Amino acid sequence: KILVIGACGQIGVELTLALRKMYGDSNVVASDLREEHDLLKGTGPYVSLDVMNKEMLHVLVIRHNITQVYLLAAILSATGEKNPLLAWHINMQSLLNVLDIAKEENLDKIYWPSSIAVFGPNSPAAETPQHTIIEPTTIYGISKFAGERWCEYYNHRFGVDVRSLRYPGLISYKSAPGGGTTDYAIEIFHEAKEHKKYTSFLSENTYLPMMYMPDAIRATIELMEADASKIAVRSAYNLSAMSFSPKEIGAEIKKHIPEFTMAYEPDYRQQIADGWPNSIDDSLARQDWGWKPEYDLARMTEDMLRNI
Ligand code: VAH
Repeated sequence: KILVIGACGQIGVELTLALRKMYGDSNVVASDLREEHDLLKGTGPYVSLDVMNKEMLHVLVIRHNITQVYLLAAILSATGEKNPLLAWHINMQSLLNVLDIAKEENLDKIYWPSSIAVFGPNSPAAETPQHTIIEPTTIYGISKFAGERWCEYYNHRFGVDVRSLRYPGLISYKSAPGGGTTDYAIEIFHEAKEHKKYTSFLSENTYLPMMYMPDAIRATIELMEADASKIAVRSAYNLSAMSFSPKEIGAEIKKHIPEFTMAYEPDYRQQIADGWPNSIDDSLARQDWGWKPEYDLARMTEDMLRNI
C-alpha cells in the first residue's frame, strides 16, 4: 500500500487522486497534519499524521501494511526564509524519518521531491545541467540539496529505492500553493479572473523554469513506475517543461482577458528568484526514463482560465 505524507498540499492533493486512480482508492492512504482536503473526502483512507513523530509514522507504516511512501510535506522557499531553523528541521527530519523507516521495514520505493531551488547564483543560469556547481542560497534550497545527498546515501549504502525530481515552479488550481517564490504564477490567474489586474512580486523579466501540475504528476508517476535499472540519478533528476517571465505570462493571459493589466512591485522574493536558473537541462530524465512534457504556456493558460 502507498502512504502519501503531506496529502493536503499543492502537490499532495493531485498526486493522491492520481495514485488512487492508478492503484485503487483503498491502496493509497492519505495523511497530513491538517484536516482532510475537500477534494480528498470520500476518495479513500485518510489519517492525521505528524511526520516529525517517527514512532507514530513507524506504527502507521506497519498497521497499514505500507510498502511505498511519497513524502511531500515541506516548508517552501519564501516561508522558509522567515524561519530558517524551523524549515531546516522540518525538511530534514521528516526525510530522515522516512528514509530510516524505509530501511528498517525494507519498503519497496520512496518518493521525495527536490527542486530547482538547489541551484544558486554560481550555477549556470541557462540550461542548468544535472551535474554542476550547486551552492543554494535559501534554507529551502540548502535542505533540498542536503536531502538529495541523504537520498543518494541511503540508496548506495542501504539499497533503499528512493527517487526524486528537481521540480520547477508548479502551477495548479486544485489546491492552494504553500508559500513558494514561484506562486506569483498561480496568483496571477486568480487576480486576472477576479480583478482584471495583478501586481507581481517579481520583476517583469524574471525568467524561471515552470511546469503545469498535470505534467509534474505524470513525471512523478512515470519516474516511480520506471524499472529501477533505468534510474541512474539517485540524488534528484532535473525536470523541465518551460520557462517564462511575469511579462510573458501576463501577455498570454491578455490574449484571453484583453482588459488585463499588470504592475510590478518586487519584494524579498525577487532576491530568491534571482539566484535560481532561468532554464533547466533535463536531458538525463528524457534519456533514462523517457520524460517528455505536454503543456506549454499557451495550453496551461487556457486550461487554468477554464478551470478556476
Ligand atoms: C518554491 N514552488 O517556490 C517552490 C519551488 C522552484 C520553486 O521549489 O519554493
